[in-house]
Amino acid sequence: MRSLRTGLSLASLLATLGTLLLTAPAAHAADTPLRDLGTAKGKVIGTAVTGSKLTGTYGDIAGAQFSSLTPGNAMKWGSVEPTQGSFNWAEADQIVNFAEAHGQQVRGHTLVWHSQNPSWLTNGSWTPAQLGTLLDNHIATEAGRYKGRIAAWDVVNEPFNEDGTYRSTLWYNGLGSGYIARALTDARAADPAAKLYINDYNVEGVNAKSTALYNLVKSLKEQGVPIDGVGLQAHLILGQVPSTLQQNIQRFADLGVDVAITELDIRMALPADSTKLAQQKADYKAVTAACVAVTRCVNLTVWGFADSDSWVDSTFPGYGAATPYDANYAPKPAYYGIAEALGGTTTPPPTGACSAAYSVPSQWNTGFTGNVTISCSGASLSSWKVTWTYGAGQQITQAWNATCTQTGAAVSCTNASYNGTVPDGGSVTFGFNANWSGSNPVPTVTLG
Ligand code: 9MR
Repeated sequence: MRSLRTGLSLASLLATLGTLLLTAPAAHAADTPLRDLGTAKGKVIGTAVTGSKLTGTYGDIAGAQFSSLTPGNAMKWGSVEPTQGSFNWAEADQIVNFAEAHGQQVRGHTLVWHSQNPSWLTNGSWTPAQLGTLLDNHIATEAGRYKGRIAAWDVVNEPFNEDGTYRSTLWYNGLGSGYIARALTDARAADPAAKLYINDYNVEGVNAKSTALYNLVKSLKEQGVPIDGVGLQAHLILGQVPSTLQQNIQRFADLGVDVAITELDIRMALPADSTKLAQQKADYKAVTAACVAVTRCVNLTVWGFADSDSWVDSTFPGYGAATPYDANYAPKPAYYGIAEALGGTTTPPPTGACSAAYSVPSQWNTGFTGNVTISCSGASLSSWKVTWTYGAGQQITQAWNATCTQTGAAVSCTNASYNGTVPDGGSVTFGFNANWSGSNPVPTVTLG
């Protein structure tokens, strides 16, 4: 028997937390998937996804619960044409193929934006004529490639400032506000069946920015420019669902365009606790209900379905837990908020649950680094022990943030003196290095 312990930082471990998570309680088997609840209400329910993650539990949930996928990054200009004239469609293709195999729509995101453009484009000095040609060709190439396979394109993303003036961007500065009509016209020519959207954030309630968007859409329609919908991103803060959300959706619908909630997440100050998670459920339910109330609100998409797959934590330090599933892919109260607003009679969210998840963030020819994350929702721990049995002779050599012993194939890890407490809504991670040869199958871990 060996006793192993060192003191690497928890932060560095969290930064490398892998994606292969086990022991994930899936949505309760008796619950109707969100996509089916949505269908009954005439709503498409979507999530943003990362192509490389579409296997295992993540792939199972993405395929079973959602009827629409949005590539989180894979279709952005910087992703598909990192070098001028040299294209990389691998992840975008993978997501579109996955969606088709699972009977899902794809929301294309996004053709024209000020961000995540390739450096050759942003660093170039272009005449207005050259810039216009670049825009036309990009849209023809990308929307043309996926012609007939994309339900809706976010053709133009985030064109406005908060006060409703046009954002100063490569496109606006070079081509004036006419770049928007030009891009929409290009997109219609490239894929006549796709619904064409303008998408922005902080336009969920009635305010100066959403009114500018409203006036733009009204004017585009009057000019006969192809515009089919507006995307309200809905990156919201706990307890701050705009009171005018439904009214705002309705005024766009009354203009004769569809509305989609395109990037919903609701962030909270960490750590999460059961009071905040209950408020988040109410907020998700309110947003979903506002969409349900307006016939032309056709799609509600979350921007990543799990807390381990959200942009929020790294962008807003101290905030997170913004999505409907926790980091172990267990549905949170927020999940049930969406389900209930879609008419689902759901099993009450389980209370008093803690679970452990094993992941392998890196592996090399003879060794690997493993992590285990213990998470609690509606319950807490003051000490913990995680055990598992290796199936292929793996041998732990070093552990940190836990005391691990291995006897034969049996591994037992207990908390260090400083991390026995796992609060309600919180998690603790420990890590280890180990040897392997032949194969490195992932064991089933037990918390107890
Ligand atoms: O989710 C995306 C994240 O992985 C990227 O790092 C980020 C870069 O800006 O973009 C995120 O997605 C954005 C989306 O494309 C447009 N609306 C805001 C989203 C969150 O930043």
